[in-house]
Amino acid sequence: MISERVSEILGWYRTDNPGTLTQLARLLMHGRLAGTGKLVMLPVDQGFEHGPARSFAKNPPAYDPRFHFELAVRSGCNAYAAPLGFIEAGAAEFAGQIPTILKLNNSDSLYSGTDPEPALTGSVRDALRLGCAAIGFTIYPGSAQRNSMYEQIRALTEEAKAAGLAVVIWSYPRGSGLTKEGETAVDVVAYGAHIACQLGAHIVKVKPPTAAIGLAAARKTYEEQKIPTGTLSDRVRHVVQSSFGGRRIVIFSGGEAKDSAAILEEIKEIQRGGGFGSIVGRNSFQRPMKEAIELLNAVQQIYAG
Ligand code: FBP
Repeated sequence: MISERVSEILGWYRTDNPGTLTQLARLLMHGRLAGTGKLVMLPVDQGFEHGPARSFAKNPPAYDPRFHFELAVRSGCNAYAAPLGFIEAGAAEFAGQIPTILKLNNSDSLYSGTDPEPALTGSVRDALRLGCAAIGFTIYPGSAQRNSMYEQIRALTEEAKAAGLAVVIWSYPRGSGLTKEGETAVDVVAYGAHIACQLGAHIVKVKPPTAAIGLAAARKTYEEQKIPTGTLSDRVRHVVQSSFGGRRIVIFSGGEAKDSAAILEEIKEIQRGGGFGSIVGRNSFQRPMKEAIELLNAVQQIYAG
């Protein structure tokens, strides 16, 4: 049986077909946070995005794709997200043990232009073949190439929803339209989250926003309307509000490796601000299995309230 909270959340997506609603319920009803309406996911696309040594040398067992499936299962995550190769490497062995999200586009760090333009690296058919609950896709609002990403995800969303899958969008403002500081500015993160919702995402993933304002045109509104942005929880609240008044699931990423106390402090603020959860990549899989499980369990404990 699904919980009242999950039933309420599914009500926000009433236009979707029963297949997609079932996959959303599957994500929300799995793991230690099942039924709470909160999600903690393990994302492991850093090997592609940052390279294998930067991603896995700190904890060599993590070079093996099965490490990540096992970590997601044993820690009680809601889902595991990765590109095609990693999902293929464990989908059969771990079938039925953890909902998976197939990342359908990726960028690598071997080319370092200002305007990211990820390649399509998987398909909706792959996601269905591998038993995934959802497709995942990164958009870079602020990149000169953003429109082709928006058009790609528009087509993939149509296909995924018709096939009864859920859609998760990683919205990472970045590129020549923005300064470095602007990428995580509160107005820009809120705008990026809103764009992802407009593109049809069921679940949106953003970085925790800073108090900076990135767009000069937005500053006046933030000041005149006295939009609270002083604390991380204020800013998370604003990002959630910008995502259809809180009627879309918005989760926040972990970022570069830091100590457990700093991570948990940040998660408490996200929870206070009404965030729906976290995806914790490097901060979990760069630790030995036991420590990684302990950290993810501590994160889940905060969201469990
Ligand atoms: P950057 O592009 O900012 O380096 O971040 C990308 C990424 O590492 C993704 O690969 C990943 O899905 C997400 O951030 C969250 O992972 P992490 O918790 O390791 O930051």
